[in-house]
Amino acid sequence: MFNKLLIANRGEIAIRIMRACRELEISSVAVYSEADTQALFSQYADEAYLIGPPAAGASYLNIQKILEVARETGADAIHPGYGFLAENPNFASACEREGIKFIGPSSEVIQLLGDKVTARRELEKAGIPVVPGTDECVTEFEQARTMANEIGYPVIIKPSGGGGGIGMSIVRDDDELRDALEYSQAIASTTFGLPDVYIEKYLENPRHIEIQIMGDSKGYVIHLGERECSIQRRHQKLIEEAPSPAVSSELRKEIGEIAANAARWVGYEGAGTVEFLFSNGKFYFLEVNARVQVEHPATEMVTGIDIVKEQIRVAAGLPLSIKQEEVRMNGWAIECRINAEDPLNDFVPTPGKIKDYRSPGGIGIRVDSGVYANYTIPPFYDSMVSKLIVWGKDRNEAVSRMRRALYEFVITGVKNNIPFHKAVMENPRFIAGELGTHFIESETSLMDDMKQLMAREKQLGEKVLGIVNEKKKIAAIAAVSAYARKMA
Ligand code: MV4
Repeated sequence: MFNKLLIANRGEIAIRIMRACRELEISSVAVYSEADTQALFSQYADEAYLIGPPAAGASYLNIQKILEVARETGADAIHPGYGFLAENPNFASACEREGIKFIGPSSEVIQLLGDKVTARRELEKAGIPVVPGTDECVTEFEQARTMANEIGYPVIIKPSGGGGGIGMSIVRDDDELRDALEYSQAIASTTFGLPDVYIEKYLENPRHIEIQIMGDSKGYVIHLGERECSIQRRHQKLIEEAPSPAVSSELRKEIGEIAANAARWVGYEGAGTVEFLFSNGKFYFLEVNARVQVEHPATEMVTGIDIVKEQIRVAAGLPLSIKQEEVRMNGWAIECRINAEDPLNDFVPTPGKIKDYRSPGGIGIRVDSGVYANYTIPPFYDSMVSKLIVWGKDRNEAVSRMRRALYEFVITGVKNNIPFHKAVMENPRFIAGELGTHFIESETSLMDDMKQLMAREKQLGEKVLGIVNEKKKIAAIAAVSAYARKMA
């Protein structure tokens, strides 16, 4: 096992990884930017080193600087978390050259999966159902027109270097095709450095369902079932759950085995996610995320498996601690991403100083967070401050528990999306498990429901907070918000 692990990340995921290190008795090294001197993760680590200015390019993406800290501290492994360098094949290969274990798949596998056209073609060979579409890049308009007509409109043009929705365009007929192709190619060039795009059949309101997989260094691969991540806004996931209301145990076994086969086919080591669109009872492969994901705790809650510890184990050459037959799905988990953003102003980020902060507790609650009371959220990174994950014996219990926990969660000083989550937890279609990737736009009353809920809380809060003393403030805010719900 490793002696010392460097965490090349920040915020809640850095703490999540360090917690695994503590339990495994591995010492942890944090690297942080000038904007993160007061961050919780840089305090939690056994050792912490300043690596540069706030801009990620000069700090969290600075490969040479991070490797220098690893060398000087004698770290024998690096965990990249998610985002930043997590899926950068150059970083993985630089670690490999330095003799420092990169916790994740090999640089070759990251490279292969990062190119979406190659990944599609390769995994189709492994028997994965892919969305009908092109198996090579499209460059010319005439070529695109021929292919779009073969596939049949509507189609979607996607950058090969991307993922996550950037530069995608939906095309409904030949007339729209030329501009859409140029648009996607232009965004692909500027964002991913190459103009390569491909075309797929566009599915109208699919569910986004993904399978958690784990592979060890000997080629043994298991799956940990699915998560449903259909509730997203501008390609940002907001709510995830495990399992999916749309997946039976037979279907889980079938698609889980398909995802594990895909991972085996490419020689996948570590934790990863195989993403699918699910439409009319059929799964269509989208892409593989070659990292631990933000929403991994939902799977941890229903399987009892510590995914990060397993990542570290397999990186150290040990076998996975569970066999596929031993994986059991128990109950239901839901995760809400709590972001510092203004739900009344197009969800723009609201960095700044948190005044009061109290996270919920009690049975079935997990909070992964990197913030605390009086902490100032820097403006340089993403706006997620906490993940609230609940477990229940079934979906109904998980939804009730999430509602209860959201009403206990107190964050003042910065606007945040807790009211949005409260509104979703009251939404009849959400409660019925009727989800799709266009859920938020298609639930036309959702934003008004949220506004009403916020207005009620504000009105009651003004009445009550004027008469309570400082010590009672947090309790009063929580009580007011819970009372406001009962009055609805
Ligand atoms: C699709 C799709 C429909 N059909 N692919 C968006 C994020 C990325 N992971 C994949 N995405 C999609 N891919 C096919 N073949 C629908 C989405 C999608 C979407 C696309 C454009 C604009 C908004 C969207 C919101 C959710 C999902």
